[in-house]
Amino acid sequence: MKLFVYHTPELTPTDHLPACAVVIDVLRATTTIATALNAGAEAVQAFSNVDKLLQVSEQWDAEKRLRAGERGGKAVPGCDMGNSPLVCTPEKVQGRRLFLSTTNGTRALQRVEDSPTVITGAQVNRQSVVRYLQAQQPETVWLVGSGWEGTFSLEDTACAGAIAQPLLEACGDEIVGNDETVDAIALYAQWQDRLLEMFYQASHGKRLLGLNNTADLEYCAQTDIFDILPVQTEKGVL
Ligand code: 3SL
Repeated sequence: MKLFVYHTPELTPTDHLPACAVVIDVLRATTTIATALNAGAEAVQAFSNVDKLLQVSEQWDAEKRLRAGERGGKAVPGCDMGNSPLVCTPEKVQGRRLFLSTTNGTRALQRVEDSPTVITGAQVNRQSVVRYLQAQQPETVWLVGSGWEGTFSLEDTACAGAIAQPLLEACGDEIVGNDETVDAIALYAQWQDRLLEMFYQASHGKRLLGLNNTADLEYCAQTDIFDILPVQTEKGVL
């Protein structure tokens, strides 16, 4: 296995694909995806474009769908909800498909959607991702941070480090594919006991705090709270 970390979708290569891509958007898209599936959602279908989301979800039974749209941290008018994982309770999502479009996370997913295996990771399901990679040993793994509109996000790269660190420990240095992987592991080591503090310093953390999402930050900072592995089953559907 060779691990490559890419900080943003924009920094992710376009001329080839890995055996397995792990998309990470800790604040908050991949935390929401893991939470919704853990709470019994039928699936999560991701869109980079809100109009497309509304069009496709329109053909779905209204009782069996939830439309989640976020731009700039705020809920998109016309959708049932924004991108808060806290809304994804079993009462709300069980048996329903979550149609999701977010500023960066769903764009990151789209960037690697043609990879043979696409999974999503966040702090909340970090261990499930590690376990999967350890068991499957894909030849090449890309850990793709979603960032914010083309710029690096502390929390996504730290989560990439949180996934890479136990793999490095188990398999040794030879799995490191690029310098960003070493950098991500160092970043996680620096903050692992103070993730919430890091979120408070991160630019997107500050943005969410400004929008009164303190509880979301606390929720997203939890590590290994459930055992769920979102895996893409068809393009854009997890
Ligand atoms: O950018 C994204 O994909 C979102 O996760 C951002 S937010 O946390 O919902 O504001």
